[in-house]
Amino acid sequence: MTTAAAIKQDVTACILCSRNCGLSVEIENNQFKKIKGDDQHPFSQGYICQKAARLQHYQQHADRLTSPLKRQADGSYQEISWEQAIQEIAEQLVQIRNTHGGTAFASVGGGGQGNHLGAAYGRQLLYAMKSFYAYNSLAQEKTGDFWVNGRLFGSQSCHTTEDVEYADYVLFIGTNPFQAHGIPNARDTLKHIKKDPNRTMVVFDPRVTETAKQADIHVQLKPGTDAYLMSAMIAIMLKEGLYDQQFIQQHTHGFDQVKQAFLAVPIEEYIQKADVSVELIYQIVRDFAQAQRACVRIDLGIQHTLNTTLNGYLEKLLYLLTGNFGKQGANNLHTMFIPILTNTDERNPKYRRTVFHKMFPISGFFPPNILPDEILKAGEKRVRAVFVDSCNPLLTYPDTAAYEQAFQSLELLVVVDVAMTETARMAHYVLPAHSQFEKWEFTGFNLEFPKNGFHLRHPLFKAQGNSLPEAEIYTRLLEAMQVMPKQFPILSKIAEKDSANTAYLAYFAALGANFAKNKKQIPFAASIVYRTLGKTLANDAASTALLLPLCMQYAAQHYKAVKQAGYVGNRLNLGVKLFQTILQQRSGVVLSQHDYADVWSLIAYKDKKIRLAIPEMFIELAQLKQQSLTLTDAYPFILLAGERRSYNANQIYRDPAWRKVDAEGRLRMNPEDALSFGVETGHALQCISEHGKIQVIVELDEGMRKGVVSLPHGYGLRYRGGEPIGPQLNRLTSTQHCDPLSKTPYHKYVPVRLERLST
Ligand SMILES: Nc1nc2c(c(=O)[nH]1)N[C@H]1C(S)=C(S)[C@@H](COP(=O)(O)OP(=O)(O)OC[C@H]3O[C@@H](n4cnc5c(=O)[nH]c(N)nc54)[C@H](O)[C@@H]3O)O[C@H]1N2
Ligand SMILES: Nc1nc2c(c(=O)[nH]1)N[C@H]1C(S)=C(S)[C@@H](COP(=O)(O)OP(=O)(O)OC[C@H]3O[C@@H](n4cnc5c(=O)[nH]c(N)nc54)[C@H](O)[C@@H]3O)O[C@H]1N2
Ligand code: SF4
Ligand SMILES: [Mo]
Repeated sequence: MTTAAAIKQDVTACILCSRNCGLSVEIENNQFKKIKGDDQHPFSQGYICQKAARLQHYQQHADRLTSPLKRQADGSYQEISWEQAIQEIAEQLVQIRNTHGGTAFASVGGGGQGNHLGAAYGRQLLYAMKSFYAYNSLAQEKTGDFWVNGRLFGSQSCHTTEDVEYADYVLFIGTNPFQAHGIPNARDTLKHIKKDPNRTMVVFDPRVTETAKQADIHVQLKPGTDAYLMSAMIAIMLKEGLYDQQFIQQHTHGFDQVKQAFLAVPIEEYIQKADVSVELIYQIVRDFAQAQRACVRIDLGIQHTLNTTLNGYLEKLLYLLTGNFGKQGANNLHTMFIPILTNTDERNPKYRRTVFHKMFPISGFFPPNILPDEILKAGEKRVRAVFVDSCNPLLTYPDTAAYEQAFQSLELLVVVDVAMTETARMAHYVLPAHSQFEKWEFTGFNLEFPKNGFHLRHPLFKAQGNSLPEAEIYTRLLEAMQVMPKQFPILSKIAEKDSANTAYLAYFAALGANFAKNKKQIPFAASIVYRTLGKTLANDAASTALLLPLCMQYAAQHYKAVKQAGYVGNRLNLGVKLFQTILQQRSGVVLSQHDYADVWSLIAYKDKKIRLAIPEMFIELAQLKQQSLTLTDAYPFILLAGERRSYNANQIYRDPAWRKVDAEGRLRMNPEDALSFGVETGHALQCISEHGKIQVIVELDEGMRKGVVSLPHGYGLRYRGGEPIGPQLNRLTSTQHCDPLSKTPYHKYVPVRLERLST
């Protein structure tokens, strides 16, 4: 007789997009049996989309890594022990650092849609290598936006959010939240706006998206013309006096310069460049400006296209000039519990530039577009060793061929991942991490205001194979590189005696004393706290110990708001209370409850005023006049390379069986365009750019503009090392085709031609 395996109920969060919705799960035989929304999650409150239910395909599949691997001379991989892997990698890193200095090392990635805990440990390797090159996916989409925030609000770590749920008038510009989410409980939120006759939703998108179908107004502009359209909208605002004079006077500097720069915008000519109705745009501007509560939500549609950084400036001016900031239903700043963004203003010479491109970091990150050149063309000072973690740049960064060539030339490439990715297949060493459901995890995507939250996820499963959590991998590496000792007997002893009741005062005093004596250890604080205080936490929660100092800092900085969220404590112990609650509340916590007026305290400028005038942006604005949008006969189509669909989720699912539809990741095109090639849905075409060529399967779509085609992001993986499944769309993109300031790629503006397959 067989006995039924015990079924365990637990909670966790989805790891597929930045919303990280709470999940309530049933586990049997160390596998997910059932996955649904967690009603107890303070933010998602039971909401999920169709992608989360398939998470067993992430947890278990044929490409999961189970042992450290070392590449052999013939290109095959041999399993090796952790001791050997750590020792050999540490020796090579030290040798490269000692011979070539800090510019020889770069880290790539460090955290995905669901995992940021490991990044706190991985970042220390940069310090151990005396390097400052943190390349990251965020720097191929959001750094233009962060740069603008730096100028407007005084720090690149000032980040904005949008109160879509409470807005009367919402502009969605270049985003498809129905599929991509990015706003709270997206589909429900969209439905509510649609049903309410007093609320208006406007979508700016060249495609008839699922979101556009729900909208009151769809502005189906030509791709790449947002800067024209938004600057015309701002010019209308200024010309018609549709701005909030009182707000501008009270909270901003630089309005007169803005006025002067935008009054030169030829309104009708610019709207016509976008190929949309002039009257409609006038109406939208008037209604937006006059709405009680209005906000703007943007995403890759303006961040992966021409004029990325300028677009970020323009969309922010739309809400700032109309006073839709610092109130309910508007755009706001928010607090950041996990400090993912830092302020690295390029005007400060302290932030070193790269050797070849002389590129500066934005928010601490360098853009993927320049890395192949920094490896191949930077001479003696080139990047020679790369650590890739939680990232698959071979498929997701621009110009796959350039990355293949650059990575092949490295002296050392190490990949830390849960799966044998395309990038891992090029590495000298591959290090297997616990999956996100086998270890403690969290993200720093708590980007809400006025109520902000945090979800610390507990391990659900026994780890597979001989993998380790990142905290352990990086700490062992630092120890082997001898940048930190293996033992801290005094600290460990004090940590054992200290407790929540003592507010860990003795421990932090001893830690401070240790750092005062050993300054060189300061950059490795995360691993030192992990090895000492971490060991005293129940349930093997050592890797979460670094949250305690973050809680103390957050509670000190936002004391009133943390108390308003219901925590009881005083200046000494409120942070400890927060930490304890975070450890206990498996469904996540509310961290802080601010008042809308607190937004002003989050501005980094001392006088708490916004600097509206950004000279670099005025120059880009003026240059729009000369920008050419004409396509050549050789490449007459615009490819939107990277659409979010119902069955793509970055590179997180590798097993193609997770998809219920769209197995091939089809190229969407207008039926009239298809007619000229004599193709129908299901037929194949070649898609050719200046940089590469891939075969695609066509899907006719009335919602596409003529001359515009679209391919999905997140395909092209070689499951079990087989042929690529779906488009490897970064074979078509280029490292040079990017924003002049932030160097973020123009993925949604790739000139291509289509050809029938030769038979
Ligand atoms: N299903 C699914 N959801 C995801 C992801 C996923 O892989 N799959 N990835 C997550 C990640 S990492 C991110 S960054 C977000 C991205 O989320 P989004 O940016 O919302 O998603 P996209 O589909 O890339 O692009 C949004 C829209 O921009 C439009 N667009 C293209 N060119 C232009 C243009 O020139 N102007 C304007 N105004 N619009 C244009 C496209 O037609 C598209 O509908 O999604 C997240 N959510
Ligand atoms: N052409 C084009 N290119 C694009 C885009 C586009 O729209 N068009 N979108 C871009 C965008 S917005 C983004 S965000 C990027 C996303 O692309 P990437 O930054 O490459 O990230 P993911 O696809 O999320 O890949 C995450 C990796 O992390 C691994 N992983 C999962 N869990 C863990 C873990 O616990 N530990 C470790 N160490 N690894 C783990 C997964 O196996 C996977 O290999 O792609 C970008 N590339
Ligand atoms: S993919 Fe995003 S919206 Fe969908 S369940 Fe996961 S976290 Fe929530
Ligand atoms: Mo992204």
